[in-house]
Amino acid sequence: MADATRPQAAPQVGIVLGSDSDLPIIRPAVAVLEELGLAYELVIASAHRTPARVAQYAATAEERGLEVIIAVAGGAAHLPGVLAAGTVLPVIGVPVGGSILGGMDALLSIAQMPGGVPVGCTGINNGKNAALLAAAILAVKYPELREKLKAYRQRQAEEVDAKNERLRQLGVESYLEQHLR
Ligand code: RP5
Repeated sequence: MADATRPQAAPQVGIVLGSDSDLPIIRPAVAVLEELGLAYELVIASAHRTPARVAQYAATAEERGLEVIIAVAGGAAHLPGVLAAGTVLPVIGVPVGGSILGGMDALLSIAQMPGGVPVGCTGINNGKNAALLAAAILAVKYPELREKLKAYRQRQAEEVDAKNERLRQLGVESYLEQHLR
């Protein structure tokens, strides 16, 4: 049985940030990967400021043992597409919302990849879903990870149920008092 838990020296998930200003977006992703016990690496490499290094990263990703790449970029966000052009590993793009267009530019840049080189695309700033989607891709290969993902969903559902139960017990007015004011 394949084992999803590998030494940190051999990361399965590569996270590439177009800039250090994208760091806050990836914090929830890193939390998810750590919770699921997935080995990852984090690098800053820009498709327009350091194009050679991005090309090198994509070209060597597979031989270094990476299995999925998360690429975070804002503005004219070509980083995920450029990475995807250099590898057949799955690439998940996360559009960053900090631009004057609020991230719609990055969203469309990533989602509208022309046919032939696919890039997955999360919602704007949704690093958390990028990590969960990366885990779901890896879970096809690692049964143990699939079970962890099911447990994650179960915990999430229980948290919603607990909140609903608290709302029911307190009544709308008290609940709003505690949570909104
Ligand atoms: C993109 O440009 C980065 O991904 C970032 O979201 C955006 C702005 O970068 P900085 O000017 O903050 O470095 O390449």
